[in-house]
Amino acid sequence: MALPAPDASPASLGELLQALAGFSAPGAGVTRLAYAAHWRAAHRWLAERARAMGLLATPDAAGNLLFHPAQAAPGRGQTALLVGSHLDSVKHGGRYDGALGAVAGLLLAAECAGRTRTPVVGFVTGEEEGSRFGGTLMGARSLLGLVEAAELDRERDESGTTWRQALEEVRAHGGCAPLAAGDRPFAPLFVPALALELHIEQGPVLEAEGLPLGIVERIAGYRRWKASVEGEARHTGTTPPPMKRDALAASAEMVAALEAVGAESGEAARATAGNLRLRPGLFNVVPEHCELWMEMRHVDAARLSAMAAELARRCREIAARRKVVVALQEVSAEDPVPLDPALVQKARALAEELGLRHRVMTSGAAHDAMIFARAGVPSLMVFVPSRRGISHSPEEFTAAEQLWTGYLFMRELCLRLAR
Ligand code: HGY
Ligand code: MN
Repeated sequence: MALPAPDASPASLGELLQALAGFSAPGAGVTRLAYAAHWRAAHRWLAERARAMGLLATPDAAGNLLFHPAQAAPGRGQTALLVGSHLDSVKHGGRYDGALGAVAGLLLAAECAGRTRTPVVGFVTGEEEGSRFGGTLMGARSLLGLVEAAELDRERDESGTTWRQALEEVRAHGGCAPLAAGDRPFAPLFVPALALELHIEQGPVLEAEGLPLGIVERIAGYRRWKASVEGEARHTGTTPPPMKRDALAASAEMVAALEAVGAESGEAARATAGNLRLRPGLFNVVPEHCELWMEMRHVDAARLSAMAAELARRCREIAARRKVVVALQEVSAEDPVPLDPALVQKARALAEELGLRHRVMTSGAAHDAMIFARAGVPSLMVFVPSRRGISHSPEEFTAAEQLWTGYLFMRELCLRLAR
């Protein structure tokens, strides 16, 4: 029984994105941290929209949301074509990052219902950005049943709330199913035959080349550390320079070393220090402690490992010379991963057939699709352009017709792959 396809249109896509962007903490841009109040409100709203389109909206035990026709029953080993993206955002991020793919997953599940042999199931992962807990891609990893129970108590946010506690609050509002017993608390609701993700590029390539579509063949890996640097509090006025053990000055050299290793590692290398906290933070006290957040990325696993080793070596050298103690704690890491070559070819052929100019490219940003790919699910990402290549900022923007072109392409791709 084919459901009445919703009037998916540039307007309805735009309206859904506009409404979803409204579920945010105050301040510039979109702030929708995993499982927090605005995330829960968005989660409820998406489920309501799905039901209004004739779909069922089933949350799994991690709060990931699956949009499916009634015929595709969850939790029964049903194979499905999964298409979607993440619901959470960075702090003061944009309104398209994750949201475009999540809304596309909802609309595609509705438009494809009853029209394909393999059911098209929309997914919205609850956590991808790592902006609340240390871990990242927690949604895709839990959706696929890859998370161990120990991680539920290990992952904590800045206030000390654990992943388990955050989920208890979501469950109290009906937003997630009970945890499974044993050491795998999340059981997959569907068996993914394929995984597709529509996402903004978040970089400058498509716009620079005037292309409406990017077909992603590889996703860069990353390493993220919190470096703790221990110096010694002393009076800034009375301490002769050679006696200073200055945690902030040492950290500043480490940031410069991070950038230098990035610059020496080829044009695909990325290296950024994103946060620094220090004690005590006064004019007249030599900083005794710093916590420095650093990340490195590369599309090649060996290069990424070499960059990480070189950074550690240089941090140790700086610490020894400045008589401070440094400890690098890795908080999250993913290796680079190729997406499915056969799907890349199929997408390229479809773009040619539809007369859509496009290019095959890598993604410097991490995405849910990398978890599906690493789990052996044939996966593909499709990008639409980002204005001035900006993302993770309130300035993030993609024009309505560009969003719609990406959606139409994904719809045709889904219909063909799921038939
Ligand atoms: O950080 C990333 O690469 C992604 O945007 N979460
Ligand atoms: Mn994203």
